[in-house]
Amino acid sequence: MNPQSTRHIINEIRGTRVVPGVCIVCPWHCPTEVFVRDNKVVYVRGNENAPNRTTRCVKGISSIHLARDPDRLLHPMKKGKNGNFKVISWDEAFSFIAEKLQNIKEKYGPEAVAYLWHLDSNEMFSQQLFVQLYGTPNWSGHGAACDQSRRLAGLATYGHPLPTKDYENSRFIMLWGEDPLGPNQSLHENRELVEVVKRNAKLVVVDPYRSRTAEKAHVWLPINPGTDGALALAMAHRIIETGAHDAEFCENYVYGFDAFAEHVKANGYTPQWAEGITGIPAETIIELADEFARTKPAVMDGLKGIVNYSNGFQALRAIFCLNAITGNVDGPGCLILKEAGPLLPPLDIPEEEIAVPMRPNLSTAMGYPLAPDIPSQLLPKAVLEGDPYPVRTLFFHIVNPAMSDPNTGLFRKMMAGLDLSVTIDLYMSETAQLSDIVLPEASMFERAEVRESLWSGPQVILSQPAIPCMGSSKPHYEIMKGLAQKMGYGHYFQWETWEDWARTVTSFLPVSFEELKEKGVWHGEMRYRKYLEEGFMTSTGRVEVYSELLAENGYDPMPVYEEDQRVKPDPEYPFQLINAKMQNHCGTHTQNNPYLMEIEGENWAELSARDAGELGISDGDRVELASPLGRVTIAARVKEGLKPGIVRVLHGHGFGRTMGSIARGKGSHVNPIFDSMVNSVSGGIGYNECKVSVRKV
Ligand SMILES: Nc1nc2c(c(=O)[nH]1)N[C@H]1C(S)=C(S)[C@@H](COP(=O)(O)OP(=O)(O)OC[C@H]3O[C@@H](n4cnc5c(=O)[nH]c(N)nc54)[C@H](O)[C@@H]3O)O[C@H]1N2
Ligand SMILES: Nc1nc2c(c(=O)[nH]1)N[C@H]1C(S)=C(S)[C@@H](COP(=O)(O)OP(=O)(O)OC[C@H]3O[C@@H](n4cnc5c(=O)[nH]c(N)nc54)[C@H](O)[C@@H]3O)O[C@H]1N2
Ligand code: SF4
Ligand SMILES: [Mo]
Repeated sequence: MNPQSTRHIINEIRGTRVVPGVCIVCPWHCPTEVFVRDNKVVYVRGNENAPNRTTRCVKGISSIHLARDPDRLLHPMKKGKNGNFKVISWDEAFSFIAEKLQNIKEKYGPEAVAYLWHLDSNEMFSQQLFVQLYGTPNWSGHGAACDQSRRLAGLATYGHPLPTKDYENSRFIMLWGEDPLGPNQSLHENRELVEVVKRNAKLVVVDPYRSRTAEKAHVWLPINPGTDGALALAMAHRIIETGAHDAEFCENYVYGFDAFAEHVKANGYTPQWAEGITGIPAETIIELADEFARTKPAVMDGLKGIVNYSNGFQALRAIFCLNAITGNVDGPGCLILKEAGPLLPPLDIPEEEIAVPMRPNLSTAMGYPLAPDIPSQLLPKAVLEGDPYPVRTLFFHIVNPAMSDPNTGLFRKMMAGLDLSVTIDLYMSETAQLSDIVLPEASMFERAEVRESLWSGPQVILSQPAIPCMGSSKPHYEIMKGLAQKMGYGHYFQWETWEDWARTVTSFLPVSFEELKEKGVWHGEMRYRKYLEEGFMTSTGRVEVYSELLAENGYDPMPVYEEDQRVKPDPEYPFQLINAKMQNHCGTHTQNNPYLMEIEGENWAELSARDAGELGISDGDRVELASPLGRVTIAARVKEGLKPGIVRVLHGHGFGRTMGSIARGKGSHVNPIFDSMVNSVSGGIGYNECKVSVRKV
């Protein structure tokens, strides 16, 4: 036993046993320790063997409610002709689904079935069942709703979909449209951000709102919404014009630097040009560009406040190019090209048995060949109009698009137009309520998981069942196995216990399965500057400021500033509606948690003090937000640190209004008023491209 370990002390005091776990409440996937007594989860904390040590955020600590929530789904259900659900057996559910899948395959082809999952769920089994065996190419995460534009910008620039940041060693950190000290405040990495800023790093935050991170920053740039691309390109212009770029890095590792230099010059992306667009003075842009270029190591990155716009892909490309031309790539204190853990698929399917898709996947057929995930807001077109080809069946796993996608009205219409819809959830979620079949999954405390986290180095977490499954719920892998048996693929799903498949999946790790079980986590060495030996994963092996991938697919190979398509306020709808996350909730699935509801019982919309004054709105009033698509009512909060002309809505509530005894009637679901804005390259959703009017109700 590790002499530093405090697990046994807790066990002794509390009379518990500890089971290594993982938290999947938010995408960070912290490795955890679950303390169990009498088959009940009594306490959870971070895994002491992981970099985050024993710490977790309030959402993670409160997640124990999942293990005892009486509102959870307990049995499979089927919707009857009258629209009411009735309990059915697993056998009935599997037989019904398998038969429908067979009919759909015969009538429309396997691609008429799309299997959708939240971008963070553990989908090895569904991937092998639906893609490799059944034969649909339409198996996709929910990235279009999330970081799709960032992922594609990473792929186009570095050949890597998920760059992370090494705050600890950085001296200059510039964050665009992300708020790590807000929603993600307790992460290990973000605590490092606080420490390094106290120590000796400069922090610059670009955000139209004085966010929690902006409050801690040396410089806050309250930018006009949707204009970050102009600011980034103007910084590049200044850096190149003054020769402050890292010439040696550009010479050896950057592809297309000269063309990029010519591009920013020829387009006149000067600080003076950007001032008129962004509202940031040219002088400030010049100062920041100079400081960023001369301070090493430095890092800049962006997230939801950038990708939520139709020009967000280009803006992130420009931000990633700034890291590149200053040589701030994959070194200490820089943007890190995270290494994946060496995991194997759980099922051994012979090469010749793997299905070959007859049609391109939906992303390609829809005209988004580079979209990492299906542009989910275009699914209604495929279902209702057969465009680009018919989609007749949808599966939903750990995803609740009836709440999280834009244009809820259209989503509901789509659900009514399907031949079969299946939702696998912990709750009778809003998407489940619209489905034909609802399957109850066992929670993260009741099942095994092998997964990676977002820690910058390679890391694999082995989470183990800590308590029995609630009701007749099953882990996802058992659901896939039961379905596979009815579909005629049962011979590939041969395991007795979860250890059998978990052993296969982790067999390439340099630790024994027994050690992995004991510790719950393996992390490999954090290697910097991997490109020195391995190059970059782009087609040229270099960082591509001129992207061959984009050029080959008919897109602009260089980051450009796109202004025209963007939805902007007008006299009828004079406010730009932008989004942010709740600090103490995650997405639309924590609103039935009594502890979190105690802290943040509803979501709200923020208005600047000036606009609120003009509209006669005070803190706590209820307001109606109306867009061209519809109206919602929500609580108002008046904020000094918000740019006038903007309404900033906190996304998340509305979940469980009909089925949750704690969530019932609380908060406001705002997505019905967002239209389906699709990024023209990445296929990501532009949630912030929404104009609204506001009135007190
Ligand atoms: N507590 C909590 N944590 C979460 C989540 C949650 O729901 N709750 N969700 C998880 C998920 S799925 C994700 S993707 C991440 C998201 O993590 P973040 O992106 O860090 O979270 P947001 O709160 O959406 O921050 C976006 C910021 O962009 C700003 N913004 C809006 N428009 C613009 C603009 O035009 N330019 C700039 N520069 N800024 C702009 C907003 O004011 C806001 O402060 O968080 C994850 N963690
Ligand atoms: N207006 C607006 N909309 C947004 C955003 C925004 O900022 N503003 N943010 C977007 C972003 S960044 C994202 S990532 C998406 C997230 O949107 P989604 O991917 O839809 O995720 P959630 O809304 O969190 O819903 C998760 C669902 O999974 C279920 N669930 C939770 N744990 C488990 C489990 O262990 N097993 C199973 N089977 N089910 C489980 C929950 O009950 C819930 O129904 O939302 C997007 N939508
Ligand atoms: S940061 Fe996310 S994954 Fe980690 S404990 Fe909190 S909710 Fe769970
Ligand atoms: Mo997300």
